[in-house]
Amino acid sequence: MEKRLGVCNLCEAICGLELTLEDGRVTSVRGNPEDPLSRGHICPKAVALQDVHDDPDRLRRPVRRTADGWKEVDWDTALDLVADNLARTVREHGRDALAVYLGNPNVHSLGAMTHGTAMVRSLRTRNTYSATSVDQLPHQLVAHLMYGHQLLLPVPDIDRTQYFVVFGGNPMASNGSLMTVPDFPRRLRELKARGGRMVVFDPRRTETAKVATEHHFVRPGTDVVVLLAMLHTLFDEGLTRPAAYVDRVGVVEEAVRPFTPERAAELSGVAAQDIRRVAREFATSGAGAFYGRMGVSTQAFGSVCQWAVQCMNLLTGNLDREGGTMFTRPAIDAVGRGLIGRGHRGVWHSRVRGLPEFGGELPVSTLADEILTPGEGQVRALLTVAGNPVLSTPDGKRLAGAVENLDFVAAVDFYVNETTRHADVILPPTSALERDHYDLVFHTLAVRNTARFTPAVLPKPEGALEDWEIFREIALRTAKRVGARTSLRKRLVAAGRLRLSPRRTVDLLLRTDRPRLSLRTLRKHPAGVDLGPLRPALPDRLMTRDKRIDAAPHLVLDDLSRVEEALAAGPGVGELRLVGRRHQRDCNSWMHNTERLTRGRPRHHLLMHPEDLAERGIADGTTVTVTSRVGAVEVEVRASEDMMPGVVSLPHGYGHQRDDVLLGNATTVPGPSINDLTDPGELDAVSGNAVLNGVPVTVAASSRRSARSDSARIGDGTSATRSTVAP
Ligand SMILES: Nc1nc2c(c(=O)[nH]1)N[C@H]1C(S)=C(S)[C@@H](COP(=O)(O)OP(=O)(O)OC[C@H]3O[C@@H](n4cnc5c(=O)[nH]c(N)nc54)[C@H](O)[C@@H]3O)O[C@H]1N2
Ligand SMILES: Nc1nc2c(c(=O)[nH]1)N[C@H]1C(S)=C(S)[C@@H](COP(=O)(O)OP(=O)(O)OC[C@H]3O[C@@H](n4cnc5c(=O)[nH]c(N)nc54)[C@H](O)[C@@H]3O)O[C@H]1N2
Ligand code: SF4
Ligand SMILES: [Mo]
Repeated sequence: MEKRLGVCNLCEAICGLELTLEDGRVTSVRGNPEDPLSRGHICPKAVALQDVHDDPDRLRRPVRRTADGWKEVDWDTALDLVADNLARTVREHGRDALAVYLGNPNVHSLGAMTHGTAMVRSLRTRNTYSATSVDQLPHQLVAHLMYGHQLLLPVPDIDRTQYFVVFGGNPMASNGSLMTVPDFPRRLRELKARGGRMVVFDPRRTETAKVATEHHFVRPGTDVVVLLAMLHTLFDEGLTRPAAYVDRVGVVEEAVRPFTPERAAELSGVAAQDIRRVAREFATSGAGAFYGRMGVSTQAFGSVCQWAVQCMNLLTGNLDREGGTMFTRPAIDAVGRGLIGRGHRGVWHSRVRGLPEFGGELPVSTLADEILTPGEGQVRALLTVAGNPVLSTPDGKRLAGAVENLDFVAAVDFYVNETTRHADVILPPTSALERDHYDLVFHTLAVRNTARFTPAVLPKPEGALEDWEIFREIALRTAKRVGARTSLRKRLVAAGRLRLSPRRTVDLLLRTDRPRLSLRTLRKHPAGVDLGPLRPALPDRLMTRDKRIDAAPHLVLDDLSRVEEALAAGPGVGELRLVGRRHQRDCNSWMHNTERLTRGRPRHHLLMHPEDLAERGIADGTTVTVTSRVGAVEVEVRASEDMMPGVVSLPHGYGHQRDDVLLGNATTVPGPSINDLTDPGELDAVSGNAVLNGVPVTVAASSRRSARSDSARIGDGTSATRSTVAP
């Protein structure tokens, strides 16, 4: 028996682990109490890391799709096949005929951060997409406009705040997002114990709402007027005290004047006196952190909402104050050193809908348009890396049809999922336990400055490739086939970088940053090094040219006319609004192949208020049809007093039942895909982010007999449904 320290890369909390190995197998996973950030915390998902590692369905060798199903091929053949086809697409149809989609786990892998982006850059296509545009794009755009860098995002200083306002986030289930906060439950208990308050605005009484000091229902997609009315209140009651480096506060004052709490109340359902009181209490708390996440990002006014959230902190003096929202200073300052670009917008536009790029990426809601619309620059080939856009982006069904008809599809992934099943070749990297980790992203978003290097827990199996090696090979082999367009010097530098291992890269970066750590130092402190609480850093830390903050970016303020239109249109009658949800034991669209996480009561139901059910004569537990502009799904409904009347909720990441059994055990997990209902035509107008929340739907009793899934267990764990991948 042997103990090893590891790290969980499944969500943004980046918990430190203590693993037990027996005969080279992981037999137990516990939280590491010595970890200065996670302090021993883990959630049930960490234990499932070993399930993924041991999963017979996890691909260990490249596979190729043939008329007789999947066939394993050797690495050299597989990589050549990918490079040949990518290069052929580029030669015959131009660079933009190749599209790339990067999924969420990329930001959780060191190799993807050091080598994946370089690989994508080397392909030089404008058709680059990622999960960013179904997630945090408005945050990045607003940070770019106000602070000068897309990832210079202030983080709630949760360990010292006295007044924490949460709009559209559920950290009790998600463990925090754009706020790396392992052990949120304990930190919240500590907050309450020191007399602090947490106020939650959410159309569902979520796990977080239930432990809040106060929760308000807000009609989906209408937060914008509540936030603007809170800003209105700050000016109205003389509660603003912006720092000296903040410009154009007067413009904000003018802009928010029409948005009174009374008008906001009518549209949003939040009482005017509560809007005023929360704004006032927050402004006078002395240490307040105002935070908005998925619910106010993936909706029609995502950018205005995220701007308003920043303004609440900025105008009350809570930005850059202990207990407010603060910037991190990680040991590798990927933001300050420009390892990640500042961001740019509208340098090019998408071909079909004319949508602006941001930071080199186009909104993924338009990927299917680019594949399906003929003409010069039409997408003919796709490379996905650690993603599943068929389940995770709007109108996934249409995207699946589009992907199926491409000339060539390749995927870097270790599962056959609803998207990679359309691939011609799948290249599987090693599992997370078999690779080194240093978190280049989430230390930048953490509630405390720490640094930690975690060597691979298990040795890399013979003949396997790590993700960075796959990226290196795709980049070098494709470039060779396409032929050189850049200078020899540039090519040599790029190739040199691709050949430097992530571990060496981290060491170099650590040595050349402050406080001059090194890999050696970090290896002497495997649990992690504590660099202390967040510290005030403005205006120095700003990356705007003049080291000042423009409180009123034109791009965002121009969208206020659309908010006026929404106010004029009123709440709309008869329609239900669909929102998403996350469960502690889910992980976006994957991890449904592990029995440990999927057993027990199913959790895919449509949640609906009993009054809404009664109004439609629908019985609790029956199967209903949910219909939106783009599609319809059937699902069992569950009555829930936790829903705001007029709002229904479905989790995302489901929809595994297909007409084949490629997906192993996951295919027995019931539940439709919410993204067969979400509408790619609806975007946050400013950023191009997808609208995943507040989708208008109707719900009607289904003609089909009710499925009795409540009593059925999800996934039987037998091998009968195992994947058909053949050697
Ligand atoms: N309606 C609705 N839609 C949503 C959301 C929502 O709230 N509502 N949430 C959105 C959000 S926030 C996100 S981030 C996206 C996520 O959506 P995506 O990023 O498109 O998909 P994931 O479900 O994260 O799929 C991850 C895939 O990566 C693979 N994978 C895991 N680890 C690795 C690895 O180390 N290397 C490689 N190469 N592959 C790996 C898994 O096998 C899996 O196939 O979904 C979005 N979609
Ligand atoms: N267990 C688990 N943890 C995860 C993930 C997972 O899949 N499972 N995914 C990870 C990822 S990729 C991300 S991005 C984060 C996301 O982290 P969070 O943003 O904390 O998670 P969500 O559950 O999406 O929370 C969104 C909340 O917004 C509410 N909401 C919906 N519409 C509106 C609205 O119009 N206004 C308001 N005010 N609220 C609204 C929803 O009811 C929901 O409670 O979680 C990460 N952590
Ligand atoms: S909260 Fe859970 S899933 Fe997230 S890093 Fe920690 S153990 Fe992993
Ligand atoms: Mo996400």
